[in-house]
Amino acid sequence: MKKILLTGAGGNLGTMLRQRFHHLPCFRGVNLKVSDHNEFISAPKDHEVQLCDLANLEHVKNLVTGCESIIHLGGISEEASFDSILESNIRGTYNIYEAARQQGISRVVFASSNHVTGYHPSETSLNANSQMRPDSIYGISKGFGELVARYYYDKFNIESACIRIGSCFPEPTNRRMLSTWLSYTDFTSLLEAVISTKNLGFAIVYGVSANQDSWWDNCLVEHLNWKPKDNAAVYADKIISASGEEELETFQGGEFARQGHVNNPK
Ligand code: NAI
Ligand code: 15L
Repeated sequence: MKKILLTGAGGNLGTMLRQRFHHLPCFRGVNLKVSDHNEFISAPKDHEVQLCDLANLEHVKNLVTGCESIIHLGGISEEASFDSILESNIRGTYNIYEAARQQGISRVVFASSNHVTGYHPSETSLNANSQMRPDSIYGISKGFGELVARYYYDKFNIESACIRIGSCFPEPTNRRMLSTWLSYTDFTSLLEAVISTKNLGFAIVYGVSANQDSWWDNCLVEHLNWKPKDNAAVYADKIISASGEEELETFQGGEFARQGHVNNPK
């Protein structure tokens, strides 16, 4: 039976995905192996659990054995010290690809981030070919992950979807998220699309719902046939009544671009 590995399974998106996984048509009959470095609760009993620090290549090789593809969500999901990002995101993502190569795994979905391009001005339209302009050490680590994915595709034919996730939360809660929001339903339909498509190749996809004010265009990955359905504009009135008319962020990365460098905060 087909087996998929989910890293970062104890985190926000991993928890959401574990709950929905077996209800998604594309994953019926597929085994899910779930992993994180921290203990996490309430894995359904039909999920195989294996704790693993992504920074340890030998452990990651053992973790991926027998899996057909990997949904790689594990890592630090915000700005942090270079040393911690080096271990969890940079070494961790390299280890996932190197282990995939050594164990013959042919497809990886990498949770990249909009912060790879966070220093582009707001309202600038971007697509998969737009220049990387990371807004943080965190954003740099996601750019590194995308390059690792590109390398392992060109050299070893390991297919990848690098999903530049916008803001994936139950609902948008501020003005920026009217552009960047990715609903849980659209995120899971995107995962189904990139796991089930016959020819994935190497794809960079902006993980964003069908928001009226989106800055991101997935015109270069139309072959994936992913059609997001939700629109953050539905929440606009609620956001305005909660926090008033907010000013537009100067840069797409919002707070990540505004904050000082991690070793030299403003
Ligand atoms: P999260 O922080 O809730 O979950 C990440 C998980 O990775 C945590 O459970 C953590 O324990 C685990 N992890 C960290 N370092 C690890 C290591 N060395 N070994 C094993 N596991 C490790 O983040 P969330 O929101 O669930 O996001 C999942 C992924 O999607 C992250 O990679 C994040 O960078 C990315 N992403 C999320 C966005 C969002 O809006 N939620 C936006 C853009 C990217
Ligand atoms: C991310 O990359 C973070 O993981 C998430 O917590 C949010 O900050 C998101 O970007 C965002 O840009 O809203």
